[in-house]
Amino acid sequence: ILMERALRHALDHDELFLCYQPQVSSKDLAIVGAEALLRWRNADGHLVPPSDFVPLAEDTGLIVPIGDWVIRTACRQAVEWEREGRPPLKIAVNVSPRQLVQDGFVDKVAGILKETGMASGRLIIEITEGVALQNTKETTDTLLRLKALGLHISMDDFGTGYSSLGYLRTFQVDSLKIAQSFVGEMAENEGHAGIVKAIMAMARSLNLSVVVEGVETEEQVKLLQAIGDCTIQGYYFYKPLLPEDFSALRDKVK
Ligand code: G
Ligand code: G
Ligand code: MN
Ligand code: NA
Repeated sequence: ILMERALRHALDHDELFLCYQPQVSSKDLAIVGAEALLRWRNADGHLVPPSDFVPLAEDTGLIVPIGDWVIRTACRQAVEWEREGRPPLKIAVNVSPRQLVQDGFVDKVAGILKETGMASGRLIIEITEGVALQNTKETTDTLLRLKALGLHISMDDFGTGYSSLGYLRTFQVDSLKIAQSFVGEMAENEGHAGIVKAIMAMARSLNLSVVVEGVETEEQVKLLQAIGDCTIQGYYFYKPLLPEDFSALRDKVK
């Protein structure tokens, strides 16, 4: 209860902010997008990791207003960067199952796009395989309507959850983010490289793009480049950055 009140307070008092982790093309390592990641600096100045508060926000339903804030803030930021003259990027936001099944979610997103001037084709909704577990009909309907608006759908942490491959088609997913665990051991373990290869081959034949996250070593980058084209996100290139650091970086590497 205490934590819930603190989180509600955080939302109302600007204690939440977003970091943006750059994503690069495997071909030329140019920045092509970013994932928006939620952060909470509480009243004590303490940085609370999302793993400590996102589950609570999901359980209490606070993820709905927090999630709205995330989408609006990320869209505003993307448009601001563009107005400052930087080439447009794709921005991915994480969306919880609970957000997808709220009444009026699609209209809300449409309103945020309109209000901020964000192009729908540059907004990526990251869902997890967990969305497949409940409310399949409602979720499918919502995802198809989001796609009709022009948004892209990405399946996060692919390969670790319970989803069947059929959901990739039912949900009309556009891209897969390969779970970090497969990438981490890729260089040491043949089997894990095999999984990454297999997911990339499957994605190619289904016409899906692939994001590989958790890339931490040059060896992993080389292995990925040998397997095929993908988008890479990981500490080897960039950590999640504050907006001002992200701008400075882009102005430097441009
Ligand atoms: O940076 P990292 O520690 O940021 O994120 C940890 C977890 O928190 C990840 O699983 C990520 O999906 C989740 N997360 C980060 N930002 C958001 C957000 O805005 N909404 C939701 N629902 N989850 C988020
Ligand atoms: O679960 P999701 O993919 O939404 O969250 C991404 C999480 O992965 C964030 O917590 C982000 O900070 C973290 N992350 C991004 N790149 C790396 C990396 O190279 N190594 C590790 N260990 N974590 C990473
Ligand atoms: Mn994610
Ligand atoms: Na992920």
